[in-house]
Amino acid sequence: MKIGLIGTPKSGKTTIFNALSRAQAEVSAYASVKTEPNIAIVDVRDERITKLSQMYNPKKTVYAKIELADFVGVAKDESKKEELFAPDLMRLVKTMDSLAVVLRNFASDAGGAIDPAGELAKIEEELLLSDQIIAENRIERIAASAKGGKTAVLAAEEKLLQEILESLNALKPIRTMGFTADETRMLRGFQFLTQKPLFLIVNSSEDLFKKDPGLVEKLAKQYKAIECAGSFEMELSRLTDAAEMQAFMDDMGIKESAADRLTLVAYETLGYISFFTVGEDEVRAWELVRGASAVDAAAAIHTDLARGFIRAECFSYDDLVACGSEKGVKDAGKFRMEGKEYVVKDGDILSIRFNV
Ligand SMILES: Nc1nc2c(ncn2[C@@H]2O[C@H](COP(=O)(O)OP(=O)(O)OP(=O)(O)O)[C@@H](O)[C@H]2O)c(=O)[nH]1
Ligand SMILES: [Mg+2]
Repeated sequence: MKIGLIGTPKSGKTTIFNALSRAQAEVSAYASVKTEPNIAIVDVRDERITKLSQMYNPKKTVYAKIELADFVGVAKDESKKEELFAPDLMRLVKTMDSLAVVLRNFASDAGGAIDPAGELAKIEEELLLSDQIIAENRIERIAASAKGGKTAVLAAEEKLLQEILESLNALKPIRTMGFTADETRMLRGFQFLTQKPLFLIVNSSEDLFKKDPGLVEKLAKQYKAIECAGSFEMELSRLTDAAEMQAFMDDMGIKESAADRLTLVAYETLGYISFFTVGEDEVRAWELVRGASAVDAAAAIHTDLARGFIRAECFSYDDLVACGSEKGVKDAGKFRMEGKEYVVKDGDILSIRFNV
């Protein structure tokens, strides 16, 4: 899963990025010269995988991964409205599965009032505008290319884009519209920004952290939101001593690191669940869209497994922990055989039987 950190300039995106990835990208109070994003691959530290790894003692333990991209701030340039991000940056933002908007809730050296809600409104406007331009351009191109009459496919696309444009003009993000399977397919190539799931990271200074619960609550009416103290979390992520880390966290009254909380929100926002595969060779977490079937899970592992799918042998992580062993699960009658249509649940441990 790819998450893009976006926000107004100097909202602390790189600070959050460093906190999440333990990277050491440069943060600065001054205008960046750098334009390419920072990229990091971060393990989803699911404690269930840690526990499974202790039980099975495999050669390899593989956590699910999140790819984080830290983009430079969206600076509104009135003179050339169509350039929210530089074009090459834009291409990358569009490939993200989800956008995390970092909102500044600390006094900035660069000045400017603290106004997270205002920043969010600004970013939403930018995203809407970007999609409007894409839709308008495509509609124009369809009109130009179809002077002699439109094919049914082009006509359908044009109609859909007109509806989208209407929604955008009414300041409604595309993700709030409902689409048929055909329409979804038609839209895939556009990679509209307001169609992407979005969540908020309120980046607070240490003294403002958790001081205004109403703020996050208000923002979270629209989107899922977490509050974190970016600079503090960045320092925390650099500690290597577990006891020291715990003392730091106790001090701030946080139970989980920003990375843990962000992962959770990202999974919820995207509607993802995890299933696991276990064995002597490997214990591994896989991500899956909520509602997906056993054969989808098989496909996530390998196309051969989906093609030759016979059945899924299945038990839940919770049952395994409760029963103490796979044998215990079987004795308790909690070991199941599931077919292609079975809807996989979060925490399922699967073994796919297949034949190709
Ligand atoms: N007090 C406080 N300062 C912060 C926090 N997060 C970032 N800063 C400061 O804000 C400034 C900008 O931080 P960056 O992380 O570089 O912000 P950015 O959003 O990546 O900036 P651009 O990429 O240039 O848009 C730096 O001086 C940081 O030290 C925070 O949580 N608290
Ligand atoms: Mg930055």
